[in-house]
Amino acid sequence: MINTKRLTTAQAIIEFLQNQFSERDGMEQPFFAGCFGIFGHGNVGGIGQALSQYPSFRYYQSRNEQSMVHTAIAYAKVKNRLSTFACTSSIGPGATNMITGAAVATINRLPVLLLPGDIFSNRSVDPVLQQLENQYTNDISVNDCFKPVSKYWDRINRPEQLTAALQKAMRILTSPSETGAVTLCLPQDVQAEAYDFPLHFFNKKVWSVARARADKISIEKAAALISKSKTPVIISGGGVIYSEACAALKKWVNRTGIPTVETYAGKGSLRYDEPQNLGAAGVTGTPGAIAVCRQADVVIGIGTRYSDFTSISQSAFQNPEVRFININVSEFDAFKQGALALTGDARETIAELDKLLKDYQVSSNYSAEIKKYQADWNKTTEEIYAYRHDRLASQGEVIGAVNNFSKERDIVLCAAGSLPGDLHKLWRTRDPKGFHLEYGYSCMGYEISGGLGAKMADPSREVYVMVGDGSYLMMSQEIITSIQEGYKLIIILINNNGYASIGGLSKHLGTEGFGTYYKYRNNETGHLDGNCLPVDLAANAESLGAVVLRTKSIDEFKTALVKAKEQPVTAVVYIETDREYQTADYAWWEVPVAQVSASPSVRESLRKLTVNREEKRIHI
Ligand SMILES: Cc1ncc(C[n+]2csc(CCOP(=O)(O)OP(=O)(O)O)c2C)c(N)n1
Ligand SMILES: [Mg+2]
Repeated sequence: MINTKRLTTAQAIIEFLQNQFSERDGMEQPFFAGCFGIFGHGNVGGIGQALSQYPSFRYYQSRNEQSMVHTAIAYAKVKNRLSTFACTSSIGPGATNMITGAAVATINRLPVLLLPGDIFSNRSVDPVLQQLENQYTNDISVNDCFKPVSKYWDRINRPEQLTAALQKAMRILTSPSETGAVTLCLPQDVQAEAYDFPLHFFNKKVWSVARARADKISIEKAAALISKSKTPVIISGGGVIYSEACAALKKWVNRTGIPTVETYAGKGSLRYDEPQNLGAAGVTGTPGAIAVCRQADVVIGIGTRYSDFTSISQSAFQNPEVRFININVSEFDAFKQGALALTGDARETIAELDKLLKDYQVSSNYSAEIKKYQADWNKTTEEIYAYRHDRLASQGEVIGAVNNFSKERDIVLCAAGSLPGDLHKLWRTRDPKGFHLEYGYSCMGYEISGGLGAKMADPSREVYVMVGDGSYLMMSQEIITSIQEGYKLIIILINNNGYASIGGLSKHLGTEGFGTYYKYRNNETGHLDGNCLPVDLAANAESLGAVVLRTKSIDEFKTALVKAKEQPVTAVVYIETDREYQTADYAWWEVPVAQVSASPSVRESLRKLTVNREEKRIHI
């Protein structure tokens, strides 16, 4: 007979979660830092009751279910995916609000446990408030919408299903190759139902995060390929940082001279001034990074999933002889681009390649070329940082001011708009955790809620959240949570009167920024091109409890940064910038253009697109 403990399903979940730990390289930590949640009839008597009964598993309040998922995954990102939060919601809208967050998690390969409430399992009260009814089945609810954005999805219709479901959930959450959003739907009656759970279900369990080794023969093949390479390049992705492979990468490239370019998730894997670091790769890349990828004969992708921003819509690699070697813990990514796949941990695989290639170095000509590209980009960055725009400030000078003011270990955090591209190119990253971009889903609204998660993960670092007016309007309410919990953020709120990035793209495509300004309706044109709207975002931030510093020039902005740092609570530094003045891009990006239009500018854009498409390659 096995010993049991009588608990509700919800109580059993909380007691189980607080006994789960992760471990890598001998370092152990609780896998869950607590639970974010908003209560409604779908979870208040279940998970809500359980959380109140287990204060050791801390409950955090949020203002929006989507944003609490952002907070959880930003936390996980800073923790190299070794720790995260659970998120509880009610049924219906509370649950579906988390779907976007789930997509952000899964696309960025970040762990989070979602516990949406669900409709009654016993169906005796159907349709309960907020239930979606279907004529053809009673076996689905709105929570089925989580399926495509979850790495594991389950519905706990009986308490005894919990033991197996939670083991599966934990395996996925702690797996570097499979992690993402895990969704366990919890019917509201089942949450409160009692059951005799096996006692050993609640024992402490440590999930070892292994460093999988790539196949030995494949590593030898890769070394042979690299040893013959004249123009190799490394694309460093997020996996390098998550695997804590930065020191191994630095050692390898310092010795061999192989140039390295960085994706959004990989930026910071080398310090910006490391001699082999050519900085941002791809669509928002530096000229040197773009040029080196273009001619590379061997591309070594480490921990990258080759998004179109990295592959320049598959036109980045133009050498007809180019070969790919991918080091990736996920086989799915390792095989991309027709690569020789080294399916394994980045740190271990780099070290093994380094050993096999101990006599390899790139030519002095290639090194000189890299040095020149790096020096040129340094100069351009200095110019952009120092440029004084005559009207409103430019975004480049704002980035320069924040970068110069911030300390080496501080974090800059961003997600959508024109800031990500500018930061990718211009931010001088000095620490592997210093550059936090959510650019897998590029989800407007991640910024402030994500900033909170980053700060919770490492309060010893200042977190500079850089957010545009559009993203701010979409989701800024977690300022309140940052104040409630005493996690101070410095939020740089850049107002450029609307969606400058998409406006720029729209102009580029020949549609003149249609629908991207915050303006009144103009009765003459019928469009939204009247006067500017009288919105005061700084006052809005003040009303949420932040200290707000309004600035009108770059000098005022710099003084305000000093004041913001002195504040004990979340501070917002507000500045207006010139949306028409944008940092240059050095590559194209495939976005469709209307194939039929009376507008000459649309037709011209289509012509350019056709020319650019000629450069697309199929790597198999
Ligand atoms: C949730 C969401 N909706 C829409 C988009 C498409 N989008 C990308 S950037 C952008 C505008 C962002 O505006 P703002 O934050 O003011 O930054 P700016 O472009 O002005 O730099 C939009 C609408 C998105 N990325 N995320
Ligand atoms: Mg804007």
